[in-house]
Amino acid sequence: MKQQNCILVGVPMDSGKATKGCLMGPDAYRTAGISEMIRELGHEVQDAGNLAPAPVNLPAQVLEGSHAAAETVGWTETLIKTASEVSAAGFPIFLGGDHALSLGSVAGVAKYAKSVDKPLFVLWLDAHTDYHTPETSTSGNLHGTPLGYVTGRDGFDGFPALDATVPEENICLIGLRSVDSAEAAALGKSKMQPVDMRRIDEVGIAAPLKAFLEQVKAAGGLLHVSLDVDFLEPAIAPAVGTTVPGGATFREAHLVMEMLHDAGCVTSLDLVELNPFLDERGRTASLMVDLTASLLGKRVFDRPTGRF
Ligand code: HAR
Ligand code: MN
Ligand code: MN
Ligand code: MN
Repeated sequence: MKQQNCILVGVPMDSGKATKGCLMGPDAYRTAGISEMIRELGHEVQDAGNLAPAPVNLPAQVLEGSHAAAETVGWTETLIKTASEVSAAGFPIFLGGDHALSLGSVAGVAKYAKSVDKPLFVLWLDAHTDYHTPETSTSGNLHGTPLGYVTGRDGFDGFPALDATVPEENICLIGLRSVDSAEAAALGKSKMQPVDMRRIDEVGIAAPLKAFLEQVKAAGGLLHVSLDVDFLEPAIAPAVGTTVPGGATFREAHLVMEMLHDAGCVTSLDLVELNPFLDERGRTASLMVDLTASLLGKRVFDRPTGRF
């Protein structure tokens, strides 16, 4: 990855589920030194501050069964606009906020990709598929729906109409270990590329990622990475409401980010689901910042120069 103009977009969004705390995420990343880290790696960085949701009133019965639906629709409106604009100006890093922010960040990046006539690819690093629609969700938590929305599934009445959907075959999900039955049924019929933890145990995390990155590069595509804290093993990343045992290890996660750096095709990033209220002495926030550093070029041993 060459030198980037990184734009930090704070998204203190908590409406995607009932458990509170993700609204503190953007400030936890700032406290953990995300701007300083980016600058030290030789990139430009500007902090655009925090966004706020557009005011939205939904007619009765629209998204009735979904938690805090109007607020999430408002965030989605704001994020589509912001994400499409900042994508033209640099490398956006969306500091969440829960994963419902990706309804807007991914839809906005897709709008931008369409405007520059490039295919968009999405790498979803998560324990969950987040492929529900508001109708198939049994929890009513919209953070379980962003991939359903951006691929154009039905059932998102009340949400902004999409300027561009993301083709299913351009989406790779890595880290899966909690998939609801309605999601599994829909996934089975879709062209998305799911990589569950069992597969990672068997073939390693590098092989499926390498194949996906080759697909992105062959197409000359943009690549949006959505990193959910619960992709990681809870023992190393406790600050998330939806921990699922058996996640990516410290080295598996860093290797993913190092490979993404070397591939040089990542154009935007979400950091989502961090709940600082559940953290231990900031360790999860710091790990998320360190993983972002690996994506932006931090390495233990620099082969060309031989420097550590
Ligand atoms: N599938 C479950 C639901 O829809 C859990 C979704 C959890 N999603 C996140 N982000 N935490 O991945 O309720
Ligand atoms: Mn998620
Ligand atoms: Mn998750
Ligand atoms: Mn569910």
